[in-house]
Amino acid sequence: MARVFIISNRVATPQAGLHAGGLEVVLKATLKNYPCVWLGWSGEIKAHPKTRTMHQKGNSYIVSDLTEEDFDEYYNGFANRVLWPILHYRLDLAEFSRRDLSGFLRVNEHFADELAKVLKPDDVVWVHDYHLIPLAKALRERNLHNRIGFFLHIPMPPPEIITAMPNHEHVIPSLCHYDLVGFQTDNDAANFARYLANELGMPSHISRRLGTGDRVMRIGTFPVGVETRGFARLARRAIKAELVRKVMNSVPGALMIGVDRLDYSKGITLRLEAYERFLAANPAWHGKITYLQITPKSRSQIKEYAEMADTVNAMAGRINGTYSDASWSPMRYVNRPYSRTALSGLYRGARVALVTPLRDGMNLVAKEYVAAQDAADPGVLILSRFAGAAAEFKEGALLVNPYDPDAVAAAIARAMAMPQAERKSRHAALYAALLRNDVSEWGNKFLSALMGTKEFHLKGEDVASRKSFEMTSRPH
Ligand code: ADQ
Repeated sequence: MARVFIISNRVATPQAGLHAGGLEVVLKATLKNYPCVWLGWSGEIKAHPKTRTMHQKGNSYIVSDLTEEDFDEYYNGFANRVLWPILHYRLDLAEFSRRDLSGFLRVNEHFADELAKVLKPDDVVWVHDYHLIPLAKALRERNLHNRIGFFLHIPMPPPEIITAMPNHEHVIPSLCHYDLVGFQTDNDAANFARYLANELGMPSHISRRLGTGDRVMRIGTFPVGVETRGFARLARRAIKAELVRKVMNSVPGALMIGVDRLDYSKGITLRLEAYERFLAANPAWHGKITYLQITPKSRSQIKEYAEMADTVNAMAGRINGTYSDASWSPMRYVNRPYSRTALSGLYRGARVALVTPLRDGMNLVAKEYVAAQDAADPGVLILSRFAGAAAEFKEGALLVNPYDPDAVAAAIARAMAMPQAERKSRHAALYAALLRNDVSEWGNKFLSALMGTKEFHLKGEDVASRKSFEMTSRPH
């Protein structure tokens, strides 16, 4: 059986028990079904970086330290100050520097060197996310002709936005060195196809010889999901857990929940503004709703993130200062992470979830909330139309424009007053959508497509009005 190499910025090593974001959860089935080697950054910064290998349950983990310079340029610099904002449509927040770009390419070269030491010809390589876009190119330059796939967890904006990134031509076209490039939604896939057509004049249906043979790059849509039934089971048990019971008992009336990393893409400040407008317009709900916003800090070294933490704190204080009385506060703002079990129970106890990112590749919180509900008396999902999840949740969620606080405030009022029959029928539609894209099949779908063992559907065909998304690789 071919080994699957998973490459991502962070690695959930067994020793560290680290949660590499949601990646560990979405890759669980892959790690169980295939002999895997997971390679990436150790999370440590060292003057003399080392690479270590660990083994557990038939899988191996290879992690490399970074130097201070690598961390500044590759991670904090190009990945988080350029690619993250631009791929989230925030040109205004991007801070480009050529030094960061060269650090970004250097660290990708380093991972390629580490991979080249251990890769065998029939190993399959699956690269995750924006930090590692140029990795396939670096591997091809080392004469490695393995099957290499890439999945972008975050959005791919239209070419009009990507082309505003200085030196985009040294970064984005390197995706053409992969055999398969996967996106969360058809819209992302179509945006990428349009970039290739506009910038590289890449036609479909033309085969060009490349190096040792023909290689055709394919684009596919593979929406990430959650472990629907497992998460539902967890929530059923967790609602009885002490922490969840304490929270539920301390809330007068209904609970509304928001769970996000502290990131500008999540739209938290506009969301608080919407809640403020809801409170102003709906005095009848005072004392009967509590909004719990759970927001662990992230990337605090970056200026925008630190500023946003202050703004959100001040807004939460203002809302409570304006509307609280001795027996009720309209909101609780919590800055720490919770276990999956606790989160699942809180989702189940919440009458409303407010998930209003300004842009999001998918948004797993929306999916976890739906999975956690009691089908007999479910809560209501208010979801941004700009989250990838909106493509699957058109039927069932209250879709909102997160830039319009009045519309979000109206959606909160509608959700709070929604009769049970409507909540049940909306939830049934959402749950059915979840089951169609359960994460236990996600890795299999991607890898089957990459290995070419199964027919797979190139969904983007009509969105970009092309005959096919099969494209010829063209090295850059
Ligand atoms: P993220 O931007 O991290 O992921 P998201 O999809 O919402 O965003 O996943 C966050 C995960 O972290 C969820 O599983 C959530 O439960 C967990 N989490 C959030 N707050 C937490 C807290 N306070 N305590 C504990 N856990 C918490 C990126 C992309 C997304 C895409 C995913 C997966 O930005 O768009 O959906 O990858 O592809």
